[in-house]
Amino acid sequence: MTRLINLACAQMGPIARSDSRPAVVRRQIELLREAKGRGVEFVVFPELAFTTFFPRWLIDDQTEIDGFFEREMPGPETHPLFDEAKRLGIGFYIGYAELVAEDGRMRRFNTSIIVSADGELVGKYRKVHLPGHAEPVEGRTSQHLEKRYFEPGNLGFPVWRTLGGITGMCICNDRRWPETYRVMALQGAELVCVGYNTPDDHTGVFDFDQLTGFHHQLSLQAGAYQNATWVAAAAKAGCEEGSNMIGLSMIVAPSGQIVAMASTTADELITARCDLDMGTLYKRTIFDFSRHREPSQYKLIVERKGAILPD
Ligand code: CDV
Repeated sequence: MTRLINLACAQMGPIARSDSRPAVVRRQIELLREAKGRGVEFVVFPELAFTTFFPRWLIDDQTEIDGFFEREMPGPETHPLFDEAKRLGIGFYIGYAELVAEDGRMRRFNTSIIVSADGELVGKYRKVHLPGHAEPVEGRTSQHLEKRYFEPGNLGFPVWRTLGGITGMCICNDRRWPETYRVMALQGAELVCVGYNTPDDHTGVFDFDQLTGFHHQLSLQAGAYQNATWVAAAAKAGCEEGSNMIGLSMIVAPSGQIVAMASTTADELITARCDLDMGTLYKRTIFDFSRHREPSQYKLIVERKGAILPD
């Protein structure tokens, strides 16, 4: 049995601070049209896909900060993307900065959504693992202030029955954490969509930073294989406002094999014909969770946050 889906990652090249949303949406629509021409049914766009990656700056003016956020999705400027995707009959995943009145206050999340081919909102996810700092780090040209501008996501890691299978989402730094994939795999995930913005100087330590691309691939391939799921990851890439961000958008099979990878750091569509049943073999053998997992032995994973060393 096969459940085939033609999947794409729409990598985006840099977005300047001065680029308007309509201009960005026009680029996204171009990618959607190319996808249609290549028979694609579902497109994964990057994290924070409508603006430049603003957490690289310390911005004090709340109005200016909120200018990077979306109060509605779709809103007047993002609607054309939704309209065109519906017209083309293509579903998509996309990331954006979400500003929402919730629990009696304004809250800000790094969010992604899945939209079906007929334009319906399938699901929403809010980034759980926020990297970087709340305060600027001295001496850095590019900051990473996600902890300042966003709250950790409060929706867990749900999955949805869509695309003829079971699909989940995560965002950028989430892809490095095994818990991310495992929580979705425990709900039967067959496809995990990921958008990311990954600068190549995150730690400032060359021995680490030179491996940024490798760590990205390692995380996606391990996540896919160990959880018997497809993973589709789309970058915002290239030199954005002086920050070099990796490309390497990838589609990874449940075998851990990379079946498509971007070769540029610009707007680029990569595609693969994915059999959602491919993970079944792994789910019935080496990673048959119900036969082989021993959750009683893993309690520390949910009970303890940081490591406590033995005496
Ligand atoms: N947007 C991100 O979450 N970026 C992080 C960087 C800062 C390490 C990432 O994990 O790719």
